[in-house]
Amino acid sequence: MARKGFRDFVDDLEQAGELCRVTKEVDPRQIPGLMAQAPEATFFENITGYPDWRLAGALVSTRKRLAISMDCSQDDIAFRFEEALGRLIDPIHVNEGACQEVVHTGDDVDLTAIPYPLMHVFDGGPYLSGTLVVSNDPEYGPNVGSYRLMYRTPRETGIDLVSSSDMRFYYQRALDQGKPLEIAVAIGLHPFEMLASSYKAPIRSNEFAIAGGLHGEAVPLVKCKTVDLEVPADAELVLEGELLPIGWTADEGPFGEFNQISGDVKWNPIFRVKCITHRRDPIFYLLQMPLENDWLSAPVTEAAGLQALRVASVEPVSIRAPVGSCGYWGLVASIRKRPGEGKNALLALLSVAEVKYAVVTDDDINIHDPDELDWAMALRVQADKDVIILTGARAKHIDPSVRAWELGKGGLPTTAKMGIDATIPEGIPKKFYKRIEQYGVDRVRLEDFL
Ligand SMILES: Cc1cc2nc3c(=O)[nH]c(=O)nc-3n(C[C@H](O)[C@H](O)[C@H](O)COP(=O)(O)O)c2cc1C
Ligand SMILES: [Mn+2]
Repeated sequence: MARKGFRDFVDDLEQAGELCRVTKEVDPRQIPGLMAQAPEATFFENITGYPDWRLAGALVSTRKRLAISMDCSQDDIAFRFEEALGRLIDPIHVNEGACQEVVHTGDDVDLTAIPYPLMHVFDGGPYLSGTLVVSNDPEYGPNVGSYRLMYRTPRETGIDLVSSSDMRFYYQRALDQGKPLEIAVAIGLHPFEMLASSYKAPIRSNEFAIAGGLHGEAVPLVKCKTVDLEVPADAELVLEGELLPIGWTADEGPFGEFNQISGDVKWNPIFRVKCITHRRDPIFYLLQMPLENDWLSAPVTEAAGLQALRVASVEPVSIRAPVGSCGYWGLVASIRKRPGEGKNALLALLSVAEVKYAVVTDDDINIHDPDELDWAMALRVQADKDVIILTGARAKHIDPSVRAWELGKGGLPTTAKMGIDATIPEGIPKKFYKRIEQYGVDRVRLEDFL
């Protein structure tokens, strides 16, 4: 299979009837409202004031469209991602990239020349939502993550570095020496690059190798023009520059967050943009918050859940991180259970990152059908025996129920976690769960009687 890029994915969505192409002229400020109304992904061909640009968004706002990007069924997404993690392919280096067909440096650098509008009612300003940010540390090597950047001036943005991450650690190390951290921000990439970049890979590992594993082919990287970093050669747009050594001092936000809530004002560093490169006919990717972020987070949480189950020697059959849990706080799995493994599975799933609720069922339950899941929870759970509650585990500050604001500056919150074992309890014969079958379905055909 030939490696697919951002444009191939847009084509695939269109082939599948999952793309709404808007040819009439739109003001950039109308785009988020139009995008929110389209059931499909959207593509804007004619943007007032931006004759060179087109814009695509809401590309993976549904699990169906994420499955199209991964060329698999919706149920297979987690397994497809897990498989790629076991088949890393290092990136290759190329001398030229379409992402550098046009280069702006010095006084030509102008973020207002890129069509990114205000997205949500309470946002502090327009922000870049669908980024892949590359950085480097002399000891730890290149790193890739996704980070939001809110507009400040034509040559400056903020960057949301509040949570702990590899890049935050790199920035802290540079800051300790009073130095800036060079970064390159690539936008307009296939979901494989986006998934790899949001995966919490161990530090020192190169996330581009995960993207390679997903593609089944190496990601071609090209050297940046003004910083000592490499970016995917086929990106639509790249911003090069540095995070100033000022620490967490600049107000940024609020943002529409991936928890589906408008966040608070945060304190963050500033990104000084030195160079902007893009394709000759660039397409801007406006990642639709929160749903695209949530659907991109789900496979990452699910693959971690699969790995945790396997380490616990429990056999997973199906897994999902519900979008209502923002692809992050919940995990539901069905397993091929041996006695006691309902509980082992819960302990494994609850060990993943900040997952705070987990449900485990037997493999006869289709966990993707909420009615099936309710049925299992109604008839297989005795709450005094089958619900596990843990206290004091690691939490994420943007979950309002952990009351992070009470901790003062820099305080790290903790959370309770809950597991529900909805497998058939040990000792209850399977025969008590024999499902009703309608009589005679295979003996008559309705159309013969109409
Ligand atoms: C669309 C999207 C936007 C994200 N924005 C941020 C962000 O602004 N700040 C942040 O800390 N993490 C953000 N994340 C999560 C990080 O990308 C993720 O934790 C990643 O593993 C960080 O990589 P690193 O630790 O290798 O630097 C985002 C994820 C996605 C999918
Ligand atoms: Mn990393």
